[in-house]
Amino acid sequence: MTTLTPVLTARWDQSDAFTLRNYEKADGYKALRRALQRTPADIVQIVQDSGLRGRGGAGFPTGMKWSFIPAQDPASPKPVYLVVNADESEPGTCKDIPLMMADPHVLVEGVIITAYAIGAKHAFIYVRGEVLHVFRRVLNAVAEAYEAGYLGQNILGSGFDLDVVVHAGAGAYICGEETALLDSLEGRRGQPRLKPPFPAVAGLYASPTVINNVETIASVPSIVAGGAEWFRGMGNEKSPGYGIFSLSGHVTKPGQYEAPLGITLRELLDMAGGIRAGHELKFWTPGGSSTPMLTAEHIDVPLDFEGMAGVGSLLGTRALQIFDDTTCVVRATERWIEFYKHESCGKCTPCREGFWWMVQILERLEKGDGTEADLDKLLDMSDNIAGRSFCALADGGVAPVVSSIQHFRDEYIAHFEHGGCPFDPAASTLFA
Ligand code: L3W
Repeated sequence: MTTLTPVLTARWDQSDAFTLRNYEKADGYKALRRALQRTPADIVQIVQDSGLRGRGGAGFPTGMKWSFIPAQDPASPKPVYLVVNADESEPGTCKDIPLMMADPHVLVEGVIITAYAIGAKHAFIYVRGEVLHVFRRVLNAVAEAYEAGYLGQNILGSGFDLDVVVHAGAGAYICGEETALLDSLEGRRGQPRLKPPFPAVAGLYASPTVINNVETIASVPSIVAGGAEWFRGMGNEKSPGYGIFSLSGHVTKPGQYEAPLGITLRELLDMAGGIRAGHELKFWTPGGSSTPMLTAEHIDVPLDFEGMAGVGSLLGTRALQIFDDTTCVVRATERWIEFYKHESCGKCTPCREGFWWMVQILERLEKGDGTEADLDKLLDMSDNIAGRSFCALADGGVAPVVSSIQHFRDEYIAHFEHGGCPFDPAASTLFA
């Protein structure tokens, strides 16, 4: 039985954990002191040895990403930037916002250590625009860190200088895509750039840039303090460490459960009081709506990068959205595709036009006016959207369509055989 491993969430139930005074009382900024006594290359090595993989969805090895920053010509060095992707907006994803509210200094400490490791003198925290309270909380933590000498010139007498800018987005999902985020940060309309070049080579203002998710950066102080072996002692060889699993939907005790990667949904549901009383698990997303949905059959598959890939899904952001037997999967899929249609930035035709058309088809299927040919059309459209756009929004957006037809084709058919939705929307309480 896997148990919880509260590291990032350890102080979330303390009402004033967010203040610098309380963070320092809990050994906050000790990892920074330790890091500043090592060389930047040592810190990159520790993170590489830990096996930490990006917590924003894709799981790219963090230390490897940092090591891609090209060595600078001392005669004409380019600035190196660190950008934190705090634009959390994937449907179901709700871990970075509580982390920044409860314990913003662990993020700030992670930013300083990371900037030191990669040689950045400027870092940016790009916060989702709608969450003004989070923006204020992080701004306040940065101001406290400046006042205490953790930011600014000659940090703790080390000779290392760092300035941090906290920037609020304007409420576009696409700005969570790393290159659209960079465009937005530069003051332009946020739209994805073609990769390569990757940001590590040409990112913010065409300079080498590391972009990492909030949870990734917030994990760095504990790795520096605890060591790579400690981190590797959790999870498994290819997916080491712990992560925040966010359970929402038809679950008795929704919330954040921090646990080693590789825990299963069954174990998480045991801790969360199970599916709401009187009902059964029908379908779930492992990491937000962009990750192919799974069913009760997958309840014992390890929630790690390999386990999820093995069943045709993705670990994503560990946003476990749980749906019981009262939920219409066609309605849920339609709602998700409406989201992708609305949030498509419009740059790539397959994504801009494709999701619009998909909503039309899903609406008629849900009303019971569709035909079996519509299902094949949706699959054909998915084939022509995924992999044919600049960014992962398109690939993620087709995930609910393809996976719902794969697992619940009969339910789609029941809609047009029944001449309407066979579910009572009020019974589900979700997607009503
Ligand atoms: C240098 C190379 N860097 C890859 C870097 C790349 C990026 C990272 C991962 O999408 C996924 C997406 C969502 N040299 C490199 C390299 N990199 N090769 O590694 O890159 P990539 O392209 O695999 O993923 P991505 O475009 O960053 C992220 C999925 O996560 N997702 C999460 C959504 C989360 C939110 C949120 O609210 N936080 O939106 C859920 O599934 O769909 O597949 O840094 O530069 N050769």
